[in-house]
Amino acid sequence: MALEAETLRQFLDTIRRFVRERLEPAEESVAESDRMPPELVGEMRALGLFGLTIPEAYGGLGLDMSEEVEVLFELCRTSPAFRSVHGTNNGIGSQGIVIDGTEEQKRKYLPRLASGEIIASFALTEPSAGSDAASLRTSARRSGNGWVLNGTKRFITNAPEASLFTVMARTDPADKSAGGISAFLVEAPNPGLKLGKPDRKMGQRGAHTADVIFEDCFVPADALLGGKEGQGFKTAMKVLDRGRIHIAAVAVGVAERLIRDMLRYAREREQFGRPIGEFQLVQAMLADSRAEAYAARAMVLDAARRRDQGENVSTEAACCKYFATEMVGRVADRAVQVHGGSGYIADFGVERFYRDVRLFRLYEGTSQIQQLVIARNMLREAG
Ligand code: COS
Repeated sequence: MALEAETLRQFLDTIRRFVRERLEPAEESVAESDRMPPELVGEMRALGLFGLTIPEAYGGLGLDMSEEVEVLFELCRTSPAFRSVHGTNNGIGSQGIVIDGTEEQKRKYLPRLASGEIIASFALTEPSAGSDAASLRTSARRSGNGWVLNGTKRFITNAPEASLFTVMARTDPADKSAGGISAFLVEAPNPGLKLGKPDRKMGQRGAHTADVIFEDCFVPADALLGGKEGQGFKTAMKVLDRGRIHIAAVAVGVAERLIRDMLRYAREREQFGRPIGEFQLVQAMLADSRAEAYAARAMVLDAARRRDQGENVSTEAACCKYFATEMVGRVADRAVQVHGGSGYIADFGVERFYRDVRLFRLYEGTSQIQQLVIARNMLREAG
């Protein structure tokens, strides 16, 4: 463990209080306004939430994966939009640099990401390259003492807020495979980088995504991540392996919150002269939710521990992401069901979570991509 057990316990208590006292009361207004209050973002900075996973040597808290998921279980007992504010700085936006960046790149960016001074995004997906990430078309060609990028990236989380993008682009036009892809650290503003309008999404209002358009976007030679060509796809896959455990932990946190709300309602709401929680059909929904959330929590903790021990957790990460995100979908559905008509009405917030959690089964690899990764790894290991 990177932290003393007592320090971690105190940190988790602080986060629990922050979620209960500051984030929960703001859930509805953030969703209504689609805007994150700057004072809450400031409080997240002060708590160190932007640098949870960034090594201490670069100004972060340096949590290992086991500690990170414990933090996420607590932090995500609220609208997932709050996690998104610092989610890319801890996850896909910074981890390419942490895992494969040069020492100079680490020193240049990680301290500012850890403090929350700048926001980072991860730009892999394109209009015609989603699940088949290796088919991406964004190009980077050498020009003078740097590179010129052209192409469009789609659904980029935190793009409207970001001033640093990890961009996967094809540096070898002759190589249409993953080997022709390199990763670049592109700073914004840049005259060659434009943003589309923020996307109008089904849920997670307050968290923003947009297209990022590169038009003859010049970046200096040292923007090449790790200083190596042809490594960008592998970097992206390594980042996503980690990201998938992270998202699974987020799903567990949200599920546990929904179970709390479901239980509360089942104890308070009376029908046929008694609380609905006394009816076995309602109890079944509570019990199934609890059992599944517990299974997902145990999977996430196991995968995180294995990763911390240096194991290759590509399969386990995909298993966690697949199971936990499908699980929270079922839990959110049951939460609506237990709440009955009130579950469908905005005032109770349950329908908002139902929409919010739908994204978990899509981003950082759809459920079908997780299945594909799991089965492919199984066949490879067997063969
Ligand atoms: N870690 C390290 N390297 C990896 C890796 C991993 N988890 N997965 C694959 N690689 C390497 C492979 O070893 C291979 O390298 P070599 O050519 O040296 O052998 C290279 O990357 C290409 O791998 P592969 O042939 O498996 O690539 P595919 O095009 O078949 O893609 C999937 C595989 C489908 C798994 C990949 O495209 C994917 O994850 N897609 C989903 C993308 C996604 O999650 N998008 C969400 C948006 S980002 S928020």
